[in-house]
Amino acid sequence: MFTQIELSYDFSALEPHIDALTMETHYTKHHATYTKNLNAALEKASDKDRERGIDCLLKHLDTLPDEIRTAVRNNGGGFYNHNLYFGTMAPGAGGTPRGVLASRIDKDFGSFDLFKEKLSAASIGRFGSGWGWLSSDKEGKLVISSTPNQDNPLMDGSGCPILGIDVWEHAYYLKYKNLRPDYIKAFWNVVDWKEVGSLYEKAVEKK
Ligand code: MN3
Repeated sequence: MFTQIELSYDFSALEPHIDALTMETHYTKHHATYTKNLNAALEKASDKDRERGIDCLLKHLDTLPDEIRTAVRNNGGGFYNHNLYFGTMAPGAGGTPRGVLASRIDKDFGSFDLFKEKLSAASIGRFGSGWGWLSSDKEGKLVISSTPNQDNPLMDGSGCPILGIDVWEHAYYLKYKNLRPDYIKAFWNVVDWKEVGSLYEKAVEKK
């Protein structure tokens, strides 16, 4: 049984950047539904598949039976992506990363500002619903990408995600309406760089 990450902050804690109603709806409806549907799909899976961690399921979707593969892709992706999203935001956060992640951003993108521009552009440019990603590849190199729907970089083996920007309209429409770039600009104020840095260090250790 997969369960949603517990939030360490209130739904209203990310105001004014992300409004309380969006946070509550996103977490208690959207994320809860992906989680419920993932667990329901896995009821039809073998005991062996049910025991696999979410990373392993998403990295090896091709090994799942046809009848549950799409459900695990969409809902397992939704479960994983939102755990990452909610787990890397915090009140009074934002600013810039430090330590190993900060040096690697400078190395791979030239500067933090250039990195921000590039990830913002990838997220704004995603047509329709999807995500913008910062991931670590197998060599620890940082990679920016975007995916449609609830896909993520684990699924094509391009990297281990350490930060994801949800650009589905449900993530911003109540406050920002059609203005996705304004939401992304605000998102930078709630990124918990300490957590993202720790995810990067774990991803590098695992390689
Ligand atoms: Mn979402």
